[in-house]
Amino acid sequence: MNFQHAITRLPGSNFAEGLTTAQMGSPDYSLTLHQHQAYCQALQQCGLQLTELGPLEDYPDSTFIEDVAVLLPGCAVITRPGASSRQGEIEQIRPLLSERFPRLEAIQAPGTMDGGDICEAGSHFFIGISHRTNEEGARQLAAILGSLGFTASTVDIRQEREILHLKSGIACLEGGRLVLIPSLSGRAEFVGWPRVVTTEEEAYGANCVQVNDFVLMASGFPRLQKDLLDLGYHPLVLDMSEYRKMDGGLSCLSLRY
Ligand code: CIR
Repeated sequence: MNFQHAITRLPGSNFAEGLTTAQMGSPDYSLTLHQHQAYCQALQQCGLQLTELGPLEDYPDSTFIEDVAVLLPGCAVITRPGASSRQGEIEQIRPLLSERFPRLEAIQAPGTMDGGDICEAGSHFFIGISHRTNEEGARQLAAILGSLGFTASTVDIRQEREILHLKSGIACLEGGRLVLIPSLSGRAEFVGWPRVVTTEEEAYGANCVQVNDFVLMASGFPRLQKDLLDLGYHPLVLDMSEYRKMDGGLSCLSLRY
């Protein structure tokens, strides 16, 4: 959880043309940019050095940059996004990651993977099998993780109607405590893990992210915010309304390492 850098990508003017199931209306572009700026400032407040990439008009979902790579100590894994409209995004990040990481790996066909399905929990990784990440992608990532001394297990979320990616419904905070939505909290995969469970109404809040001493979380979830404060975490609250309309959240707007 100790990060020094983050990579973000500005949303393009056609951000509203990206994929979504949310039915919450169309995002307002100037508010989208404003929220992105606040997000970047929050990362800097957490002590991160930021690389802010320019918008990619060919890829309206490309601001959700977390989906194109999984960053590990000394190794970047380029994913193979499960949505065909997003697959070209990986070529736009490869040069930068090959400069920054001594080892570069890539998920190969027929494997698919979105970074939003990968949840780091200390030396263990939960890999969501979703409508974006398949078993073969998970198998390839688990092999790379194993070579670095990490363990991995899969969590099939294809029947979880409320979430697009695993990390839409789970976060791992400092100390190995999981934040879980109610439907995931009952799953055998998480038995034995300390946890905070959101209410149904606050499920979107589960997509929070620990960045050094702070937990970035979306605004509008007072109960979760209080639970985190009571447990000694330091929530940094950000308005994510426009990203939520596009099925996105806090974790997906940056790659952290
Ligand atoms: C998509 O459907 O791919 C984007 N509209 C949202 C991606 C959000 N990414 C994430 O949660 N990791």
